Order: sequence, then structure tokens, then C-alpha cells
Amino acid sequence: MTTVQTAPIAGQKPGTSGLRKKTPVFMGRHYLENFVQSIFDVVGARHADGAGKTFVLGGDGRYFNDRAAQVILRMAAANGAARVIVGQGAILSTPAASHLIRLNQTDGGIIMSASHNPGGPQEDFGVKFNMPNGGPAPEGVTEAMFQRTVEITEYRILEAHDVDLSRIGRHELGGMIVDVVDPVSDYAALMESLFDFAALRAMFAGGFRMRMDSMCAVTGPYAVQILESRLGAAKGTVINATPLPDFGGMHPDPNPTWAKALMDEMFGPDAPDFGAASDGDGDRNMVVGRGIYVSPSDSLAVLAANAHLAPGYKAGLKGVARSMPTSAAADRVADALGIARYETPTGWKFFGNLLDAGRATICGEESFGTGSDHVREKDGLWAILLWLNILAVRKQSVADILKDHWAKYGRNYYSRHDFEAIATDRADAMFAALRASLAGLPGRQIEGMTVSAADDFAYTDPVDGSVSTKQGVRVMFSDGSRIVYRLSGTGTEGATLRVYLERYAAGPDGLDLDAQVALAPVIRAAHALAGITAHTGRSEPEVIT
Ligand code: G16
Repeated sequence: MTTVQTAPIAGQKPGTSGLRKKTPVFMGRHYLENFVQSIFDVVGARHADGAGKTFVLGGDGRYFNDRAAQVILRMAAANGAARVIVGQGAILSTPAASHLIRLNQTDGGIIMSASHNPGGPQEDFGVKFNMPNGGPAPEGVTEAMFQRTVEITEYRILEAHDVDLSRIGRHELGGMIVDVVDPVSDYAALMESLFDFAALRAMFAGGFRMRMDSMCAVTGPYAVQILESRLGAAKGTVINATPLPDFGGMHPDPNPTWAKALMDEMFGPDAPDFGAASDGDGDRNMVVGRGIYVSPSDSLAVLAANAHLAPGYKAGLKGVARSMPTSAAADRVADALGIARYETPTGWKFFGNLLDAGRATICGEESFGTGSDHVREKDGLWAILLWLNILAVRKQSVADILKDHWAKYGRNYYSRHDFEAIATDRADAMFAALRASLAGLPGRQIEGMTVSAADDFAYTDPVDGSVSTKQGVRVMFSDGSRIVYRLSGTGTEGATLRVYLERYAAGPDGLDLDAQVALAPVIRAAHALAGITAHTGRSEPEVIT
């Protein structure tokens, strides 16, 4: 065991979901080690009685995943951990890691991922810690880790050969047990416990066609095992199914911009019945019907309204939670069901307390994340399987299910516009001006709408009372429209401005417009109120979802 002298490295502050940086930064001298030591310093590798703790370790397989895993294992051993459960090849999807943490009642886990960000020698890498409940560390814990990074003077590491992570079974590393497990089997069993696999098998046997784009990222082996092997979807249903260190050059972010090939197929002449994609680490999902895109906010609402059709949710939902920028479509479902609803800041970690306390069963975000209390992360394949289960029971197309939904609840037209890699000082200046203008906005007329309220979202956790401020600037209009401005907390280059746009149509008319057309006045108002072009030099977003 070696104790290595080190010094603080600036900028190791975890963002929305862990520490994400360019890979060369993470590969820099002491960078990974400083952060991992800070994790162990905060959470402890031993219990109070001195017994070593057990952790889960895995990642999305991106470039540096394998090397980082060996470093983390040697540091876990040197810090006194008793056992680490590792996915074979150091691979685990984020929801599968969350499940393993819970299933084995471990003391938490380290997940190596930069999620939907591209991977490769010049792209992104990330590390985050998940708590014993399987969920991302809350802000109080990540802040403590950050504080350790600014005062760190040494880290502990074992000098040892690599553990052969390709071989499933028990290994030993300096007295610590390393259990290498199949990344897929426990997760697949969990899915089988929640959904009616017999009904899904019958649907596929009856000719139902699906396309699943795993984007050369971690869900490939999971999707092939579950969809093709267990459910009988045609061989080749899953494309880009082999995880690659650079995701085959793809940007593994399942949205209409980056999963364009899937969109083209689903809107093409021989489109299958159902299309889906997932991201780098398998927690996000995009769902597309034949000729119709399902916005994540609508997906959450449809899943909440129909979840009882799947065996795992037949008792109904306790509550539904959504992040603040997510549309209010799910709120309408919760109100109709007479169950609780919650509005949290962006970041899956904010759902953890609600799920643990049994207040919410299903959660979701506009950023292509949906999940339930089966794990403490959002879960791409879970959402896709719940959609399939609903389709199998209702025997309708995705388009018809959406139309029925809007007819019943009205439609929350929704879109997000992203302006990427803006100079940080310009983005900060825009927000300073915007915040300063908030008090004067109520009553203002713009684009035929009247501002009814404007604020900077703050959240008080109803379970532990913790308060999170400055979580996004909201401008609400008297007709139910809304604009939200936020800076992304997951980017690694400059600032990414996210503008979230929403407008409600009660129906029965005007429910089938193109979202960008329906939102045009809200988009114009968003530009005018924040002076986006004047501040950032951009008039058009890079990504529209
Ligand atoms: C993470 C968080 C999500 C969040 C998303 C986008 O997802 O877990 O809760 O909605 O980032 O965050 P931001 O708008 O700050 O970029 P993932 O899939 O990247 O882990």
C-alpha cells in the first residue's frame, strides 16, 4: 500500500450528475486519484467498527473506463474496502449498477460515465458516487467531496497487477475481494419481475416490429439479451449493439438530433411499430412511434397514466415526480388519478428521497429520463419495456395512444432549445440581467401573452427539508404557457443554455400541430425577454428536442 503525496486540483466540483470532464483532464496526473480519494474520505471505505465496506463498480465502457476501474479498485483496497462487485469488463449500465447496489445491500457504488456525452481520447469521462439506496449522492455529499478535493494532500493506492475483469468469478486484490459479475443477468431478472414477458413474447411472435438503437453504448448487450433472446424480437432488432470505447464516433444522446437514423427510419416508408434509443450509460431513452415522436414529457405522462397495465405497477402509483423544466403533462395525470405530484430541480438525485419515502413511484424528466422505484436511477430499458407492455395490453399504435391521451388531458406542447458552448462569462451576464429583470415582468404583455409570474426556482425537499436555490429562471404566462432558462450542469465545454418552452392546448381543436409551430410565440418571447442573441451571439439553437 502506497501513500502518494498530491495537491488539490482546481475544478473538481461535481455537477448535475457527478464529475464530468474531458478525458485528457481525467487522465491527467493525480486527477482521478484525487477525486476518488475524496469520495472515500467522505463516505469512508470502512464501517465505524473497522470492518471494510462493500461497493459496486462499473461504467459505460467509454475510453479510459477499463484503466480507471483498475485504479479505483486499487484505491478501494488501499482504503480498506472489503469487497467490490464489478461488472464483467468493468461494464455496468447506470440503472444496472443502481440495482446491484440495492440487491446486494452494499454501501454504495462508483459509476464511471459521462452519460450522453461523447466518449474517446478527446471526448468526455466522468465519475460519480451512488449511495447505499442506489441513487446518486445528494448535494450535501457531493459538496463535501468537492471540499475534500480542495484540501487533499495525499491518496492511498495499492501497488498490484490488474485484476482480470474479463473473468466472471471471485478475485482477490490485496486482501479485498473482487467479485466480477455478469452485467446483464440480475438486471434482466428485475425487468422480468416488473413486466409481462409472456404478453410481450406473444406480441413479438404476432409480428410486432421494433427498432432499438443502442448507439454503440452500454445498453447493447442488455437490449439484445432482453428484447431478442428473452422476448423473441427479430434478430437485428437492436442496432449499434456493440459497446465501443468511442461509441463508434456517435453522440450517444437519444434525441431527434443525435438519433437521426432512428428518426428517419420511424418516419420512413417501412417503419416498424415502435422505435427506441438509449444513451451512453443506459439511463436515458427516446421513444418513437411509426411516424410520431414522443416527447419525454409526454412519455412520462403516458407511462404514469398506463403503468397499472404492467404487473409491477398493478396496485397503482403512490405519486408522480417530475423535474421543474419538464412539462406539466404528468401533473394532469396525477391530478386525475388523485395521487401526489412533485416538482423537483433538475437532477435524478432529487427524486431519491421521494422514492425512498414511498411518496413517488414514477419519476421523469424532459431530458429523456424516466424511471420508477425499482432502482434509484432513471432507466432507459425500463421505460422502453413499460411502453411495450402498454402497447401489448392496449393493442393500439403509439400514435393512437398519444391521441387518446391528449384528447383526455389536453396537450402540453413542449420543446427544449439548447445553445451549446457559449463563453461562460457571456452566459453568466445573460442570467444576471435576466434575474435582475424578474421583479418587473409580471403584468408585461408579450407576443399576445401576459406574464403572470416570474421567479428563480427554489426547492425544499419535503422529506429532509434541504433547500436548493437558483435552479432555473421561470417565466409563467396567464394562458398556461411557460419559459424556463437554465444552464446545463453536465457539459464540459463553456456553458450550455437550455431554454424550455411550453404551451397548453386544452383541445378538442389544435391538438395535432407541429410543436415548433405551436410554440412559435413562446419561442419569440423567450428570445426577447432574455436577449439571447445580444448576450450570446446565437440566434438559433444547436439542438432542438
Ligand atoms: C443528468 C441528470 C438528469 C438531468 C440531466 C441533464 O442526466 O441525472 O437529472 O436532467 O443530466 O442535466 P443538465 O440539464 O444539467 O445538463 P445524465 O443522463 O446526463 O446522467
